[in-house]
Amino acid sequence: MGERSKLLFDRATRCIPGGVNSPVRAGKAVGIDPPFIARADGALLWDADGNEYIDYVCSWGPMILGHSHTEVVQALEESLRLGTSYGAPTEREVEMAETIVEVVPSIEMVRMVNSGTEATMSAIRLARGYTGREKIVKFDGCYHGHADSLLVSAGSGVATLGIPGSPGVPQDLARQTISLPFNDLEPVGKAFQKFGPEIAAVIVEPIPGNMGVIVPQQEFLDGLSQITREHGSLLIFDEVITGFRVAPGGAQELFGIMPDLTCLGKIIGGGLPVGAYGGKKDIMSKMAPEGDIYQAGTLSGNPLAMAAGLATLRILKKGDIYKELEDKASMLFLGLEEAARAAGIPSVINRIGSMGTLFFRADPVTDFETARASDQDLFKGYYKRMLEQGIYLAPSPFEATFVSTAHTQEMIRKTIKCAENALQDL
Ligand code: KE4
Repeated sequence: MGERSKLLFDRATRCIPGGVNSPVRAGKAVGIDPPFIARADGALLWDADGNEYIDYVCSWGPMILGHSHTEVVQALEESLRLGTSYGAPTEREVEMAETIVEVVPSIEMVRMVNSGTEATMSAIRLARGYTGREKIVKFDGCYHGHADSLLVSAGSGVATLGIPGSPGVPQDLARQTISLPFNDLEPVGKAFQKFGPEIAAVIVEPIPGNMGVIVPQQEFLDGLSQITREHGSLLIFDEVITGFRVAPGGAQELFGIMPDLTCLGKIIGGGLPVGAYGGKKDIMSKMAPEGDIYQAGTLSGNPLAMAAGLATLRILKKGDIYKELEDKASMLFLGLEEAARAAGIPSVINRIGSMGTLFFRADPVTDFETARASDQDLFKGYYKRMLEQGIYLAPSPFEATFVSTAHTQEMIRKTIKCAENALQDL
């Protein structure tokens, strides 16, 4: 790591826990001190020491059009001059809501919030209020943000840091959350046999990105839809990553499933803080002030976030960039797979569209158990050698690699070459 980043990290650790505002950024799992990023443009980042990187984190998903996209910057510049926050309804919020309702198949009504955590936390409260039930079913390795009820057997940073759950979550609350293996309907059936009338909702990342990317079995998702319907529970799709990522209408468009509620975030804010939850009108209308289930937010629907989000969604909803993303991501991951094979390193690729993960494991990775069985030490060595060559990956084997429209074929070829170097060296 360069001198400026090192100095900044030393300062940061004195006044910010772990020196970061989100744990996974600290790079603990891969044994590095994080480079401090100074600027970004397109698919590139530069750190405080001027080192250039090709960015496959994409701010953990939002930057599907790359950094500083012309139309996003222009929309923000125009919006800035009109004020930054009013705390009052605006036309842009209506346009954002109409866009989400138009594009996401199951959403008839939607509420904007300021993060994915707020979106899932609110959806859980709504499901509990709507059904009058308290239990929640989630899946091992899925991460839905850090709301108390959802920090049980979670993925992403919780898995990265090997935190069993989290101190501070009341046991009485944690007991209301049942966490089961992903891609396996049998335990779900048993849970509903035992607790059916108590289960408010099943929440799932339809294509998990927080244990690395896992490809869902169609019958698993179909089964969740059927069993929740049979038992009067709600099905919540957490599409904070997959919304507008794998298709304009997200995973529910790809897999033809109509969840009762959907959580969104990341991409819909175009890089500004945003989240959203939406679904059927008869459910959403239970939210205050129309109904009596409460959720609120000072900066919800913030004009700048709406401007950046709308500029992004206007491009995405046309749908013509997904073929380009598919081709670029396919080129990248086929190259990474070939590089691992040439180095004699067992690997498996899980990818849907422009989100994917290279696991160092010979056998398929279909759930959290098999994801955790991948070679994390090998990942650590791979990660460091890629970073040294200017390839910026998520510092955890339990995250997704994202491709944006700003990644060029030349950048992808360079990335594959760097992977060949890194893997030969391991
Ligand atoms: P935020 O509260 O971080 O905006 O969103 C929480 C969330 C909810 N649902 C899913 C499927 C998510 O992936 C996330 C957040 N993702 C992580 C990384 N995969 C954010 C990165 C971080 O925690 O620093």
